[in-house]
Amino acid sequence: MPPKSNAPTPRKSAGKPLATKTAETHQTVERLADSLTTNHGVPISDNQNSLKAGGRGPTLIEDFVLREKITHFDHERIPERIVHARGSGAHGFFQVYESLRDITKAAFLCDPKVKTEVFVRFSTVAGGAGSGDMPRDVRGFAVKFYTSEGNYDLVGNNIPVFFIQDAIKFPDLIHAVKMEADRGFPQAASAHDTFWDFASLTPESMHMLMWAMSDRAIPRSLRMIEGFGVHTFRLINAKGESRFVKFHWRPKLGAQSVLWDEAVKINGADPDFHRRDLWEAIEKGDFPEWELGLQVFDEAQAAKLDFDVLDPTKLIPEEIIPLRMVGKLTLNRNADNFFAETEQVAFLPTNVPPGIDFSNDPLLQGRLHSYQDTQLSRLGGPNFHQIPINAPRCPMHNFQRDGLRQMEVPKGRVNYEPNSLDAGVPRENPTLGFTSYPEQLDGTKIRERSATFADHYSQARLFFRSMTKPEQTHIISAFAFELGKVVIKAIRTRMLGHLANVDADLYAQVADALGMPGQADKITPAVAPRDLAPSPALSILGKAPITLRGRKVGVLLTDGFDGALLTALRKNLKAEKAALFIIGPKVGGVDDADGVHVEADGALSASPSIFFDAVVILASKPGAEDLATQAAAIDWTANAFSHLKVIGHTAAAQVLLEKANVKPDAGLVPLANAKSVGSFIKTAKQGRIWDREPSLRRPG
Ligand code: HDE
Repeated sequence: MPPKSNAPTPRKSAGKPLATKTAETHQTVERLADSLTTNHGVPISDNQNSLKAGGRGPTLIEDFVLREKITHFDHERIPERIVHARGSGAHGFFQVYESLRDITKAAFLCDPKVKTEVFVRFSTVAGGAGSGDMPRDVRGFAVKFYTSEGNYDLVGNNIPVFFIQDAIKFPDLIHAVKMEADRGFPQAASAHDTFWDFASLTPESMHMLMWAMSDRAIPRSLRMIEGFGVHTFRLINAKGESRFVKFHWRPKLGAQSVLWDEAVKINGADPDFHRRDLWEAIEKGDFPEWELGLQVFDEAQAAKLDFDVLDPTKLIPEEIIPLRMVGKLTLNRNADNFFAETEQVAFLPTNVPPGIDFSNDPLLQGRLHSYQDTQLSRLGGPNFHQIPINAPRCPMHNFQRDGLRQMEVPKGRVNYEPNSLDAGVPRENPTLGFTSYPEQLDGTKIRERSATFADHYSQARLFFRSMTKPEQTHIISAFAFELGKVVIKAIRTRMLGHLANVDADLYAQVADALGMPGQADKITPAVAPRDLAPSPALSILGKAPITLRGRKVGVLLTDGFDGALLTALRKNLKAEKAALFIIGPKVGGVDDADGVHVEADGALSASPSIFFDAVVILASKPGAEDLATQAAAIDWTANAFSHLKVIGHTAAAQVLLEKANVKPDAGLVPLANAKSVGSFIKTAKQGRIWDREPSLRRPG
C-alpha cells in the first residue's frame, strides 16, 4: 500500500455564499472539521483579505495566514528535469500472458495471475516543462512497475538506439541540443547550429539521426508510439542462468505519425495535443495498451551478430532475432495530481528486481549513476523514495535514517546491523535477495572505445533502406529542414559528408533540397559501411494497421445539414471504436435540415483539421457557400487535403473544395446518402492517401 496521504478529507457540504460590502465571494462552513486551515491546522476565517491596519492601511507582518500561503506558493515549482522535462503520465497495470520462469526469476514475470501496478511517464527530451508536445524529438517511455520484489523501472525511449555510445558524452549532447547558451533559443528544437555541429563531429550519432529525422520523432499520439529499453539487459532465472534481452513495447493501436507540416501547426493550435489526447482517451475508458516484446538471446548468438550488443547505437533486426510477445501494459487511470505524480515521479534504471540485471553497455553504466543523483537536486534530498508515487508497494525496511524531508518515524533503538538487541528487525536474505550475475571480468583499466563499436554507418543505411518511399522522402525533407536552419555552412557540408557515407541517394536528395549539390566534405569512415539486409519491421507504414480504432474524425456541419448522414456516421464510427468530433461554424452548434439542433464539440476557428485523422464536410448548399467565403473554412479544407487525409463530403460542399484547391482522388469520398458512409469508413481506415503527396510537395 502507498503511504497514507495527509491531505484533508474533502468536505461534503457545499460552501454557503456570504454577502459582503465589497462583493467578493466568501464560501463559508460552520463545522470546525470542514474549515479551511493553515498547514498547521489553524482554522481560517477569511481567505479573501489580508490583515491590514484599516481598510486602506498597510498589510501587517503578523498575518501568518497570508505569509504561509504566499511562501508556499513561492516555492511551488521544483527544478525541472534537465532532460525529458515535458511529460505526461498515467497509471495502469501490467500482466504477463504466461510464466517466463524459464528465462527469469522476477516474480512479476512468472505469474500470469499477477496484475502489477504501473505508472508510466511519456516525455519529449529537449524542451522545457512548458514546451509544446509536437517538436521533432525523441519520446521518453518510462515505466515504473511496482512489483512484489521492489520497483522495476524500464526507462526507455520510442527509438531503439541512441546518439552516443558512452555516458561521458551525454552532457555534451544535451548542451548541444538544448537552447544555445548565449541566446537562449531555440526552445525544443534540434534545428540549430550547436546540435548539428556536435552531431556532425560525432559519427556514432548517424544511426540515431536517421531515426530522429524520421516520422518516429513526430508521433500522432502517445498511444501510438513504440517503446524500447535501448540497451541490452540480462534476464536471470532461478538456476542462475543468464540470457541477454532487449525490451520492446508495441502499441495495440499500431504506430502512427503526423506530417511535419501538421506537427508545426498542431504545436501552435494545441501545444498540449499529446497530453490532452492521452488524458481524454483514458477518461472515456478507451485505455491505451502495449504489448511487451522480448528479444532474448545468449552469448553465443550475440557473438554471431555483425555488431556489438553492448553498443547502444545498434539494434538487432527482428528478422534476425524475433520478438517474443510476453505480456500487456494497460493505462487505465489518469493521475490525480499532475505535480504529485507526473512531476515528482523519479525513474531509476538502477531499480531492478531479482531476475533482471545490467549489461556492460557503457551508456547504461553511466545512467546507473545519473538518475539517483539528479533526484537529489530535483526532489530535495535522499528521501524521495517516500513520495507516494515513488514508494514501493511491497514492504520496505532498512537502517537508512534521517536526511532532509524524512517523513517516516522509525521506531526503536536499533539502527544498525549486525545487532543482537532486536530479533525482529530486517536481515539479509541470501536466497531471495538481489544478486548480481557473476560475470567473469578481467580487463585493463583503460579509457578507450571498443573497436567493435566502430561501424557508424551500416545500420544508418539499413534503417534508411528499410523505409517505404514516403518515409524516405520525409527523412530527406527533415534533414533539409534542419540543416537549412543551420547558419554555419561548414556544419552543413560536414553533415552532407556523413550522409554520403550513409546512402548515395539520401545524400544527393538532401544536397539538392539544400541547393548544395557536390558540396559534401570527404569523411573517411573508421569502418567501411556494409549493405545489410533491410528490416521491413522498422517501417511504420509497412506495418500500419487498417483501422480507425482510437482515431478521431472531424465533421464540419452547417445549418441545414443532412441529419441522417450524421446519424449514420456516428453509428459507423462507434462500431470502429473511433471518435467523432463535431465542428460548427460557431460553438453553439447548428440546426439540421429538419430543424433539429446539434451542439458542436468545437468551433471552426478552434478546431483546425490538423487535429483529426480524417474529415467530413456535411454542408448544406447555403452553408457551403458561406464557408467558401471564410479563410478558416478554406484553410481547414486545404490543410486536410495537403495533409493527405481522407475527406468525406456532400455534393453541396463542392464550392468549398474548389475554393480550397482540392482535386478529386481516391481520398475524396462523396456522401450522397447514409449508405455511402460505409465507403468513407473503408477509405479512412487505410490512413493517409500517400499517392497524393508527390503532387503536393517535393523533398525539402
Ligand atoms: Fe536519461 N536521464 N540519460 N536516457 N532518461 C533522465 O533523469 C541520462 C538515456 C530517459 O519520465 C534524467 O529523472 C544519462 C537513454 C527517460 O522522468 C537524468 C544518459 C535513454 C527519462 C538522465 C541518459 C534515456 C530520462 C533527467 C546517458 C533511453 C525521463 C531527469 C548515459 C533508454 C524519465 C531524471 C521520466 C531522464 C540521465 C541516456 C531515457 C539526468 C546520463 C539512452 C525516458 O538522470
